[in-house]
Amino acid sequence: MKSAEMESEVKRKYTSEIGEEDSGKQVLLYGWIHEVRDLGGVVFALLRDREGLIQITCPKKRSPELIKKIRKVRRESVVRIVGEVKAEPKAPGGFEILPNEFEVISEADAPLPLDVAEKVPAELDTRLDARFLDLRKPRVQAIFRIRHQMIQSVRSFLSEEGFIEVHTPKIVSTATEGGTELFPISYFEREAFLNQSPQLYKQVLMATGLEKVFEIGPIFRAEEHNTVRHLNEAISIDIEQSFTDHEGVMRVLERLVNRVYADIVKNCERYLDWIGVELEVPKLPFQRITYDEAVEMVKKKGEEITWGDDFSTPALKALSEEVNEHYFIVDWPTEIKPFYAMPYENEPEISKTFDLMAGSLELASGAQRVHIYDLLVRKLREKGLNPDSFEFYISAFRYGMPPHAGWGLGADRLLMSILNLKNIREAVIFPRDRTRLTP
Ligand code: AMO
Repeated sequence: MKSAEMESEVKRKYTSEIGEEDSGKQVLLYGWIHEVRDLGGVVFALLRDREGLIQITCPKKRSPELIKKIRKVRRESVVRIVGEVKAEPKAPGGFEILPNEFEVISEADAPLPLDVAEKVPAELDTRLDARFLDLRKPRVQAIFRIRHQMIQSVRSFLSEEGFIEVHTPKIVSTATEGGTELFPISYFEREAFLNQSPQLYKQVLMATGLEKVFEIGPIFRAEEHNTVRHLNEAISIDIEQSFTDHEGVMRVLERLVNRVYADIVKNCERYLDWIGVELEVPKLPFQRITYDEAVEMVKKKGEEITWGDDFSTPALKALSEEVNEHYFIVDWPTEIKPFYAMPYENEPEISKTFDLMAGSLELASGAQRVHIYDLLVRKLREKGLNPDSFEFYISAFRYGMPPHAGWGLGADRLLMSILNLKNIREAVIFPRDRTRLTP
């Protein structure tokens, strides 16, 4: 590689930064060789960096030495180019580079395990196996540029709303969510587990007076089934808020989703273009339908469901045809929600709970929580759980626990639904599922 002094003489630019003002000037570019086309008297190469592509044009008469180098460079090699910018309407982006220096910094092997130029389509599994190459595709990289914006919006929005970011342990001693299995790990001479949710910790934090907390972190679910919307390690955006109820935190949630969309529309136009997605910011407020209403709607559509059942995939498909894109299903039967969900005082078989849906995909679930010690112990027992195993949690309810509510929003699912991805694995750089433990 050339020295730093050399670099300072010529300005380094990303492909997207090349414009009219560079015409006739020298620029320095780093990137990967996307494609080489040899027409004999002239060689065209496409250089790709994280911001896009630019054409390198090398006529024989420019330099026989350079043309020889460019002609034989292998696709996906890392190169350094210094050259002159020239407007060229036929080139992608409207400019080409006439090279003066061409250096292969790191040569790629051949054949490639995956075609980055996507002339040969690949199955998702093959793509995930060679994920570092898959991520070189602008379309794939765009997904993660948008994911970055999504997480940044979440963090900004919640911080502006007065939520304090926390990190809770991922190595734990008990389960939090019924329904899915835990991953056991060996923890010195004891058994421990990977946490399914920050649920218990975020509730305990309500007893500290912090009042509003959020966490963006991994959750681990030992789900055995293999579906397009389940992972064994997912990223969850969790909040917990004191002195409010389920409706209070639903309002935070819908405004958050609205903000994420608005920020992506505002800041990620280029990446949406790369993926070919047009976004509409969802209107507020989101529709709220009760569990009872949802059951009736599903029945009317001819799907089978009995009161007290969770909604099956076909039931949710049927439901999504009857409602707006984003909607809440509220007031679920207490029986099918976790022990920490608060029942209505006058109708304890119904709970102050909700799910946020995008079409037929569940994005989030939440509730007002049980903050009354005796009720919490009773509810743990009713679910067949031993309160002694939850000592660290329930003791926080004995010394001044305010009423509180919260939710957990699946980050991977949110991105999946924003970008209309068919498989949640597309929304995760290195997904973990039943069969995938590498890369
Ligand atoms: P729940 O179990 O519904 O609720 O999880 C909350 C949200 O996390 C996402 N999610 C998943 N995403 C991908 N793969 C999975 N296996 C997976 N499991 C969950 C979903 C889901 O809606 N403690 C409660 C939240 C709360 O009440 O605050 C909880 O964890 O998008």
